[in-house]
Formats: sequence, structure tokens, C-alpha cells
Amino acid sequence: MWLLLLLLPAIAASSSLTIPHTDPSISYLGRFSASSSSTSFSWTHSSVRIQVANTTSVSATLSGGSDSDRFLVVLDAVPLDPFVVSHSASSYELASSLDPSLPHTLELIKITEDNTQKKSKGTSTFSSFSLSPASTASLLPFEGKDRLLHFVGDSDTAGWCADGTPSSADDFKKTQNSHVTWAGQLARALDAEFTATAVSGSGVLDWPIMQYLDNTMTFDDSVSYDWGEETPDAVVILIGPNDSSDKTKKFESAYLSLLELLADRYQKSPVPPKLINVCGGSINGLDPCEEITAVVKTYNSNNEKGGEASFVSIEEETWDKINKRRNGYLGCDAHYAESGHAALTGDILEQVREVMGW
Ligand SMILES: *[C@@H]1O[C@H](CO)[C@@H](O)[C@H](O)[C@H]1NC(C)=O
Ligand SMILES: CC(=O)N[C@H]1CO[C@H](CO)[C@@H](O)[C@@H]1O
Repeated sequence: MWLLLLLLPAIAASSSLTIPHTDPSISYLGRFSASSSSTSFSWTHSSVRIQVANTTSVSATLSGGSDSDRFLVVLDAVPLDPFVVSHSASSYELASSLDPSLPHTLELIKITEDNTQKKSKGTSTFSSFSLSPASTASLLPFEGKDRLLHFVGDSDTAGWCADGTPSSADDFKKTQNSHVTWAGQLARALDAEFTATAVSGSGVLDWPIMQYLDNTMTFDDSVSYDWGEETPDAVVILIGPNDSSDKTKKFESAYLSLLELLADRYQKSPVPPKLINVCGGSINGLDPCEEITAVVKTYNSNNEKGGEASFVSIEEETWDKINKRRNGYLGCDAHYAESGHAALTGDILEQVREVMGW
């Protein structure tokens, strides 16, 4: 009897195959920092991807930031229900009842931004996958897509309130979802994968996002991101509506400095990414569009090292329709729900295709 009790945990442990966070078959997309025990990440839409074979279930050992985080699994290109990951590291079942005779792709995605906003306190960690059954399970290399986009933005890109309703509270553990945003929908429509550096409430002037763009973890400036790690085809930018100050020359020069920063950081890319500027945010999203159009012209006339800048926009009629509370396009806090994001994506998709030649 005693012997049996002692053996049980050992049997349970040996029935799954542990894949440590350092396994070279794991594909990381976004900004990550590895220690010996785990890999840390904080920006929204950081993704850890694998392909499994001869496997029936997959779990992962994860921790969220000190205010917890929300994650999503995309299994064979189909998103499953989001789930909350608490601050203390524990094991989460990501997929079960898989058909072991087929290979499966699994993307584990953090769909909240760093809502703690205090140095590394909002950082999530991933330490291992467990695959069952241990006797047959194996990892195959994960094949990423050829196209990569880097989105820069505020709450609309971070998916603030995207899973809420106009009458729901804005608890990010229930309503934030970067996967369903215009950024996610645009990337999928273009068959591109994407990273995002987005901070709800940020802009270029009042609370400039530029101060965080060099950070591997959003609010921790002790670890600098190596911009050579990923070279996107384009940086797609939707920022500015949150700058409450009048849209002045000051705003224009701050916005220009964002474009120059991005051109500078990516200047070693074999082909400098295009800089696509998007008009169409929620709440007061049309406010800065004229100024941004002017900045794009200025940037292109002085630009020597960066990719070309362009401007794409939602139709005013669409914007009016989706920003009315009763029309069914809004989540909480007057931010777009998935349907609102879809309307924005629908208006800009062909414009972006044209810019990219896709
Ligand atoms: C899965 O297991 C079968 C039977 O052992 C083996 O023939 C096959 O190669 C395995 N598949 C992969 C992708 O490893
Ligand atoms: C002008 C504007 O949109 N201001 C908003 C910026 O973001 C903060 C935090 O999300 C909001 O409280 C402001 O209303």
C-alpha cells in the first residue's frame, strides 16, 4: 500500500514527455528573454509555437504577471477559448483528445498586454511543455509564415475591451484580446504572422510609446531588445488618437520622431520595412488623421535610410457606423469588439495589399 502511493506520482510524471523552454524546435515569435529555468515575455501577442506528432495532449507550465494574464491557444489554425494564467507558475492543459495519427500545430499566445506596468512585475513566464503519451510523443519543427508584420499601437491594437460588451466591465482578464483585433485580422487576411508593441492609453506626445519600444519587457528598461532578431516586411502603426492635446505641430513632430525611430532601429534589415500608418481607431480615432497624412509626406521627402511610409484609412461612413453604441460593433469602454475590428480591417485590407504588393 505504502509502496503504491509512493510510486503513483512517479508513474504520472513519466507518462508525459517534458519539453524544456530551451528546446530548439520551439518557435518564439515576439520579444523574449530566457533564463535557465524559464523564458519571460510581457508584450501582447507574444507567441510560443510548436508542432507535435504522435501526441494526444499538450500542457504547459506558465505564470502570468502579478495581476494575472489571459492566454489563447490556436490549435491547427483554430482559436480555442481564452484562459487566465495566474501569477504562480502552474501547469495548464492546452489541448487534449488530439488525433495522434496527425501532426498538430499549437500556438500559445498571450492576449493581454502588460497591465501591471511596473518594471518586470507584469512579466509572464513559460518553462516547459508536457506531451502525452511519453512513449510516442515528439516535436516536429514549427513552420512559420514567410510574411511578418510588426504592429505599433495603443488600446485598439492591444485589444482592450475587444471581448466585452458596451454594458460589461472592463476587467482585462475577461475582455482583453489582441488576437481578434484589426491587427490580428489584417495579418491573417494577408497570410502574415505578427508581433505587436502596443500599450493601451499611449500615444506619441502625452504618454509616448517611443520610450518602451527598445524594451524586451514593456516596462523594464534593463533589458534592451535586439531589433535584428526579426525583420518584418512592414511596421503597421495605429497611434495618435490618445494624445488629448490639440493636434498641433508638436504632435506632428512627435509622430515624425516615431517614424524616424522605427526606420533607425530597422535600418540593418536587408530590406527596410515599409511604415504603414493607419487611420481608424475607436473613440476619437479620426482626430489625428490629417496631421498623420502630413507627417507621412514630410517623412518620405527627408527619408534616406528607412522604408517608405504610407497612409491608409477607414471610410468615414464606416467609422461613424461602428462607433455608435447601439450598432453592435463595440466592446466595453467604447472600444471596438471583434466585429468593429473586422469593419476597420475590411476598409484597409486592399489599401495595405496595394502598399505591400501582396
Ligand atoms: C509516429 O509514430 C509512428 C509509429 O511509431 C511512426 O512510424 C511515425 O514516424 C511517427 N511520426 C512522427 C512524425 O514522428
Ligand atoms: C484622448 C484619449 O483618448 N484619452 C484616453 C487615453 O487613454 C486613457 C487610458 O486608456 C483614457 O483614460 C483617456 O481617455
